[in-house]
Amino acid sequence: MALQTSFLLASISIYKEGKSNVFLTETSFFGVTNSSHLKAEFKSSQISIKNFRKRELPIVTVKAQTATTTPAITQGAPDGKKTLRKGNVIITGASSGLGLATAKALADTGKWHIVMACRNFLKAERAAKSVGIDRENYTVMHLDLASFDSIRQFADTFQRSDRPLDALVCNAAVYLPTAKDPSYTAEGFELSVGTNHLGHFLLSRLLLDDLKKSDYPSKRLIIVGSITGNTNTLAGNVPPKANLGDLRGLAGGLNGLNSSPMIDGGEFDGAKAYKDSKVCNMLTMQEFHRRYHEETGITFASLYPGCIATTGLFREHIPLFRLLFPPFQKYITKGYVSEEESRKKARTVYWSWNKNSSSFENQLSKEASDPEKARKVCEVSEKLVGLA
Ligand code: LMG
Ligand code: NDP
Ligand code: PMR
Repeated sequence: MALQTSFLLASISIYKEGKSNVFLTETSFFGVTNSSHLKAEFKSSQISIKNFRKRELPIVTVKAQTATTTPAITQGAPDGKKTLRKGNVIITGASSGLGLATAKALADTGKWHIVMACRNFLKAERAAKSVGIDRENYTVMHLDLASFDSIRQFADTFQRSDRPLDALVCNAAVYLPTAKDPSYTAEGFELSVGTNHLGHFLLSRLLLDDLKKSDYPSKRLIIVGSITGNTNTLAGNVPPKANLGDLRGLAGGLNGLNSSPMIDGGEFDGAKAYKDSKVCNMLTMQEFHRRYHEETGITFASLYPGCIATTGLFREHIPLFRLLFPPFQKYITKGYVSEEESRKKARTVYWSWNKNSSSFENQLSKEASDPEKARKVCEVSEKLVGLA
């Protein structure tokens, strides 16, 4: 009798061995698979869920790492069958958009308990109810990624709950494209990079040991990246372009006082800060893989979900943009993924979130795959979050 095993983002790691840019077909995302699929192939680079047609990307094969996984705790069921315990996954920003869709999809498999890590407790509760997540399948825990205290408190509360941690999905983000002036986190870091990168960086580090301890067959840490941080794509070339420069602003603390609020030390630009933060997300996963994969068995990955042009992410954009962006993505770039579709597809076995094509790995831009920059970003970030 085959073991029914739930996988969260089975089969991807971001670690680069040689070149990236592999098409992934038939790769399980939040899929349910069985024991015959327990062998997972771990490949490199950022996973993209359909946005360009296949032929638009060069395809290079990478040497794939292969990891064979074994089932975790099994419990004797009454009829003698062994069943896998439920997996536990933390999803940040699960109160809307992709995070909520993912929470719903995983909960519906009956194989995951979702910890919805959200800054607005009531909104998260309402969101869970509105999409019909069963009460027993989720817990809302307060987490404000714009405050290190809150992050530490969250990690502490989670650890006290005695739940094993099998997967962490760093999904929350803010995007402030129209802001004229920077805003700041509780500790005084520019808000986009502070929340999207530094907040998740600290959270990931604090929870790394918990993931390491998990006996789940496939433990993973996933960050949601974005094509717009990849300057080797059309989308990544829409100004302002991501560029971390020599990290002088980051090293200076992004505080806008004695240092620039921007990573590269330049003038504040909200859209660029977001894209820079996504580059940091992608680099962090690569560096974490290099540092921790062997020791912990954790798979580190970043993914690009396609353009879900109607989520709350664009709430700060001008009304004209919000009006035109969805049809633009739908009919012109063909990169559009509806929220409903993202919800449905998050549960399916394949990565392809688009009717016409499978998922593929995106070639990361030079900057987003630069190991030296990845190391530096992590070293500086460690200092900023108080871990070094
Ligand atoms: C900047 O704004 C911000 O200033 C900056 O802070 C930051 O946020 C940055 O990267 C983010 O954006 C960019 C500004 C102009 O965008 C806006 O905010 C204005 C709204 C523009 C919306 C962009 C989508 C383009 C809409 C095209 C129309 C689609 C209609 C769909 C209908 C489908 C029918 C089948 O950003 C720009 O770069 C604007 C560029 C100017 C628009 C040029 C559009 C070229 C697209 C291709 C041609 C489309 C022609 C229409 C064809 C119709 C087919 C019949
Ligand atoms: P949404 O705005 O719908 O979701 C973002 C979530 O992050 C919200 O739940 C929001 O909480 C939460 N959040 C924001 N700030 C904080 C904070 N300080 N602490 C805790 N939670 C916070 O956007 P999407 O679903 O579109 O975005 C999800 C991810 O997908 C992001 O990482 C984004 O960069 C990425 N992405 C999205 C694309 C798209 O096309 N939509 C394309 C590429 C990447 P609240 O509900 O309280 O506001
Ligand atoms: Mg884009 C195939 C082309 C493509 C894709 C896949 C995206 C995705 N975009 C593409 C092209 C273009 N965009 C072109 C040609 C333009 C000029 C008209 C354009 C403009 C544009 C703007 C103004 N695009 C945007 C914006 C935003 O404000 C969004 C952004 O950059 O957020 C950081 C955005 C996006 N385009 C995308 C995707 C996925 C986004 C949202 C990115 C994200 O959430 O990370």
